[in-house]
Amino acid sequence: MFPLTGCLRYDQTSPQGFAFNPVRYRRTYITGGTYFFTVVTARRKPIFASTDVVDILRRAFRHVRANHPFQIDAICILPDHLHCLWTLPDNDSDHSTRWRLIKTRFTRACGENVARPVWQKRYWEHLIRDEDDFRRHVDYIHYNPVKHGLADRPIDWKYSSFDKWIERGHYPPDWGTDPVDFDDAVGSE
Ligand code: NI
Repeated sequence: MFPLTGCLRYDQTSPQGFAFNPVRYRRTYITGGTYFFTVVTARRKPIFASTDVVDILRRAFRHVRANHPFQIDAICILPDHLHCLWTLPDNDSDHSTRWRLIKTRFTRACGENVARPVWQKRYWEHLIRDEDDFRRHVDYIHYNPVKHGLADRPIDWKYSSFDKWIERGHYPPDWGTDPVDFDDAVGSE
């Protein structure tokens, strides 16, 4: 549902068909940077509980990305917060402007249908250190609906990039049916 680009290349020698490209990844990591974010609604109101509202958020992302490009490597939208991984362009680390524009545009587009304030002022950010850190955060994002008790399996949650990553051969469709444990250093919420 969100356009996904990122750190994968096709690799016929890999059993899964895809593999990460460490060279490219290292370059984006140093120059633009890849970040994990957790963004929460004000007072944890379940604003993203309806498809219509998720669509408004999707359009806000698309609009802002058109003028301020970034890659969405992975994303998961829960009723009262969202997690995502972004890679910013070379020599650009300005995620705060992008988030401000996304939040403002979303709030305006919701009009009277959503009580203000919509968003918590601050958000959690974590600069991805290396390829292993990247992979663990991708897993964290896709497992999050199960972690929060909202779905039995990651594939049952429709507001995430999990299906895109299955298409790329990164996961079997039943990934996350058995519990997945994460180090305390991975993720937030
Ligand atoms: Ni969460």
